[in-house]
Amino acid sequence: MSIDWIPLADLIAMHDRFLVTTHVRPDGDALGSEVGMAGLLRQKGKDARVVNVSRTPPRYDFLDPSGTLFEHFGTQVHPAELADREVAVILDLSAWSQLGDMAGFIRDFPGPRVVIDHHVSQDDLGAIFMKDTAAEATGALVVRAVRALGGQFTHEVATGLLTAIAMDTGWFRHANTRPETLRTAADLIESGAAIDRIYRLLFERNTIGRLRLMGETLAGLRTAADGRIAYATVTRDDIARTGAIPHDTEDLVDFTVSLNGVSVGLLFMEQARGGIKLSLRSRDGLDCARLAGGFGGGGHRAAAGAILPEPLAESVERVLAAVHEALAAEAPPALHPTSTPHPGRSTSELPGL
Ligand SMILES: [Mn+2]
Repeated sequence: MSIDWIPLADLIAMHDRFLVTTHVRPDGDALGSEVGMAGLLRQKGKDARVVNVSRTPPRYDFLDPSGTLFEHFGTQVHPAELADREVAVILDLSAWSQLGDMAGFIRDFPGPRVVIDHHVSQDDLGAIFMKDTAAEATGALVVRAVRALGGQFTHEVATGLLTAIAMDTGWFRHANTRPETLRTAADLIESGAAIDRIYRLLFERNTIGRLRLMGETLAGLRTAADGRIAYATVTRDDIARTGAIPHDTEDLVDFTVSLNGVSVGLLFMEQARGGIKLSLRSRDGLDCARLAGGFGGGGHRAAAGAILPEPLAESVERVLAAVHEALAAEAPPALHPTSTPHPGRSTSELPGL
């Protein structure tokens, strides 16, 4: 799906002060895409501020080495301070719920809004959509924007965009990794992105708290539906007891579908604000976005999420019943399901959910 970048070029030509933002609980694609977009705008002589509804997880601090790029909405930046912003560029989301406490601000934003995204779920955000749901990452779309608008892949921009693409493709191992993905990555590495250093910063800075939480969560892994469902839970007490932080649950759900024979993996996480965050992953075609949609969430076919209002035990019961039903309704699985990955599969669940 090709995107017409002329509307973005026009907005850049006509305006000076840009706001760049992304979804709650930002991931590597969200933050790396912001680095790329802010870099492009600044190269064009624009005043770009990157203001997010969530704080930057410590894991991604290397994307903002000076600590001046990512600003936190609400604590560091009062909405009134953004009154001079002329254009809002919204990255890696297409649903109001993904803007969290910034949704009201964006709803009332008087200037043009641009959404650059690859998620299937879509609200009418009153925006110009620059969207390709076949894209492996929003970062890959920002790469196209930089090329289309004649920007430079500086060391900083290349680092952000390689991080974005690498994270949303599961480090180039999921089915959304295409030849073009690797060509783009090669270009970014040639531009100075140090793939080994990025990997080390992302994956080899675990805290003892996160590793203990992983251990406890996996020790509690359970299966259902003759081994086709694997699920685990993380309570607020688990996080406190192990010395982890809520963000340490990131990627834990991927272990559930790593169990041989599992079609659907589920992770239930008690939220500090109340409610349960559910992450879903599927490995042989069951539609996670549809399942999550039944709980008010959304995402991709192979990876999705939702927030459930009831306590943990009830959430588990309700979701397991729905997944059982979905498995019963589908055709029997292929004999070798792992050899037939679903096209367009991505591990980037509906971000923040
Ligand atoms: Mn993404």
